[in-house]
Amino acid sequence: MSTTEQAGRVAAPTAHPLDPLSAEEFRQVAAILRRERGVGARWRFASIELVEPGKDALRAFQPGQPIRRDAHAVCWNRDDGQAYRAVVSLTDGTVAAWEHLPGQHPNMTVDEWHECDEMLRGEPRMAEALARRGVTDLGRVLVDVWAYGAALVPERYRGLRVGWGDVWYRGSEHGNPYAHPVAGLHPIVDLNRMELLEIEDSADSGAPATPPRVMGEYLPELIPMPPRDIKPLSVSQPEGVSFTLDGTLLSWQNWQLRLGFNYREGLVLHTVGFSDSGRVRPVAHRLSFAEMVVPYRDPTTDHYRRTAFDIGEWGLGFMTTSLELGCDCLGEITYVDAVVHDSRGEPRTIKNAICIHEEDNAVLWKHVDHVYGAEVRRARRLVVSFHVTVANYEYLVYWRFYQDGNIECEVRATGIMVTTHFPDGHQPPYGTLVDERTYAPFHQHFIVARLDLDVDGPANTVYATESEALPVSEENPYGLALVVRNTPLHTESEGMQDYDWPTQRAWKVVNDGVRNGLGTSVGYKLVPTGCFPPLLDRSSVAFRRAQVIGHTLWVTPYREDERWPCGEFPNLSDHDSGLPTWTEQNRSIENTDVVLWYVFGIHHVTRPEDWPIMPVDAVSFWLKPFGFFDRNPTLDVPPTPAQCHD
Ligand SMILES: [Cu+2]
Repeated sequence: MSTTEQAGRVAAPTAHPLDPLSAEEFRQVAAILRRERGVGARWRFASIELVEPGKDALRAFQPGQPIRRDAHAVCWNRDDGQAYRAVVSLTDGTVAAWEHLPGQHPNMTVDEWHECDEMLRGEPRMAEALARRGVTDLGRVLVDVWAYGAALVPERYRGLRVGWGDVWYRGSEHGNPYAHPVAGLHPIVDLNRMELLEIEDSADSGAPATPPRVMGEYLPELIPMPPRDIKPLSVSQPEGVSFTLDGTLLSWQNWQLRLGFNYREGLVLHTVGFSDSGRVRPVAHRLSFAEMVVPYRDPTTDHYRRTAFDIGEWGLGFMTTSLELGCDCLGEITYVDAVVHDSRGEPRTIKNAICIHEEDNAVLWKHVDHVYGAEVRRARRLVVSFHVTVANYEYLVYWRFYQDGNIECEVRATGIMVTTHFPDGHQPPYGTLVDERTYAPFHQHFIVARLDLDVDGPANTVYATESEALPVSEENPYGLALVVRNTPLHTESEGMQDYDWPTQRAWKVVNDGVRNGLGTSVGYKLVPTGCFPPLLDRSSVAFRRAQVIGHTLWVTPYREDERWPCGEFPNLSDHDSGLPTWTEQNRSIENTDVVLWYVFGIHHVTRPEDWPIMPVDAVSFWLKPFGFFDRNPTLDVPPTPAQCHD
C-alpha cells in the first residue's frame, strides 16, 4: 500500500504491524512456498494475506519496535485438485504451518476468469453452437464464468473444480459486452484442466429464434440521443485538506483510524477511535465486508444456478479498480494504492485503489434566534472509498466519518444487469421487462458487514432497543406514553436478531463498565437501515449455502479465526459453514469482546430505468454514538465561513 498523492500527509510513513503486505512480501510468500513445499508451475495461489497481529500484541505495539510479519496463503495443485492452507513466516523465511484441505475448493481467481473466456472462445464446439445461432464473430463474444453451488453440479463432475459460463456478445466492436445474452448456451468447464466438459445447449428452451432488437448501449457514440447540457462544478480547498495520512494512519476531526486492504474484504478499517478531550477512545477494532450473497430469483434454464458470493468466491480486493480524479472522486483527493496478487503469486498493484477526501455535507446544526439571528455550522465528512467491478456489476463502497461521531457505511450498486430474452406472447414472471422481449431477473444483493466494535474497550454487551406505546391507563389517560426497552442479548441464539418495524428495533453496543458524565453506560447504536428479509425457502439450495441472510444481525464473541459468515470456501459449497456452525455453540455474548454481523443490501426489483446501465442504487447503515458522549460533541466545530456566526 502506498500513497500516490501528497495532500495532507506526513513525510516519512511509520511502519505498523497492520500495514498490508507489500509487493515484495507477496513475492517472498510465493518463493518460500515454492522452495519449502514444492508449490510449482501447476499450482495456483487463491489467496495471500497478512496475518494480522492479535489484539493484545497490537495494544502493546510501540512505534519503532521490530515488527513480525506472517502471511496466510491458500494454494492448490491443479493436477490433483488438492488445496492447502499455509502460514508463512516472512520474518523467518519459513513455512510455519501447512494444512491439507481435503474436499475444499478455494476462491475463484481473476486468471481463471480470463483464461476460461479465452479458452472457450477458441473451442470448436462453442464456435459451432454459436454459429447455429448466427454468431460468427468470436471476437465479440464474452464467456463469463460463474461459480457453482455443490448441489447443482452434475453428478458426473462432482469433486472437480467446475465453473459454468454465460455467453454474451457485443452488438459492435465497442458495444456493451453484456447487451446481448446468448440464450440457453452454458459451457461447463473443468477449471483445473481448463477444458470444456460439455455444453448445455437448450436452443429449444423456448427462447425466441430471432433475438429481439435491443438498445443495450451506453457509450455516447452508440446511444440514440445527444448529450444534455451541464456546466462545470469544481471543488476547491485552497488551504489544503484537514486530514493527515501517516503510512496507513488516517486522522481527521478527532477521528483516527488505520487503513488495511486484502484480497477478499478489500478496504478494511482498523482501530477506529475518536479523540475526546485529547484521549483517543476506541469505537471499533475492525470494520469490513465479510460476504456478499447475490441470489437471482429466477428458476429458468439460464438463471437457476445464479447465486454469486462476490466476496467469498471472487474477492472485493481482487476486483478493486483504479479511481480517476474528477470522475470517481471529486475535489482534493489523496489516493492510496493497493497490492494484491495473481494466481501465480506475483504481485499486482492497483493504482489509486482507495480514495480519501473531505466533503461538504450541508448543515450540521442551526438555529435562528428571533432576536440575534442565525447560528449555523457547515457539516464536513471524511470519505474513504473504493470501487469494485465484479464482471457485469460495480459496487462502490463509501465509509463516511462525521464530526458528531457518526459512521455511515454506504454501498452503491451500478453496472449492467443480467438480462434474458423471451418469446413473443409471454410475460416474464421472475423479472421486469426492460427492452424488446427482454427482461432483467429479480435478484438480491445481501452484504454482510463484519463490525468488530470495541466501544471504549473490548468488554461490550449488545442491547436490543425497542419502543413501546403504553396502553391507556390511569397514569397514561391520553395514551401518549412511550417507553424504550433495552434488552441485553446474553447468548448467540439471542444475538440472532431481525428488523422489527412495529417496535423500531435497533441495537446498542454498550460498555457497561464505562459511564459518561451523566452516569449512564457509554454506547454506540447500530441503526438498521437497508435491511430486508431473505424471502427464500429455508430448504432451498441458495439459503442452505447462505444461512447468514436469515437474520438482520448476528452477534458472536470475538474469535480470531471466525471471519467468513458463509464459510471460508463458499466456492462449490453445499452449506453455510460459517455463522450457523459457530453459533451452534450458543456462547455467551455478554460483557465480552463482541462481533456484530449486519446483513443489509439491495432487494433489486429490476426497473426499465436500470437498463442498459444502472444509475446507482445506494444503501447504507449507520453507527451513531448513543451516550458515548455526554453532550453534543460538535459544539467546538468552528463557524466557517465566519458569517455563520453573528
Ligand atoms: Cu442488482
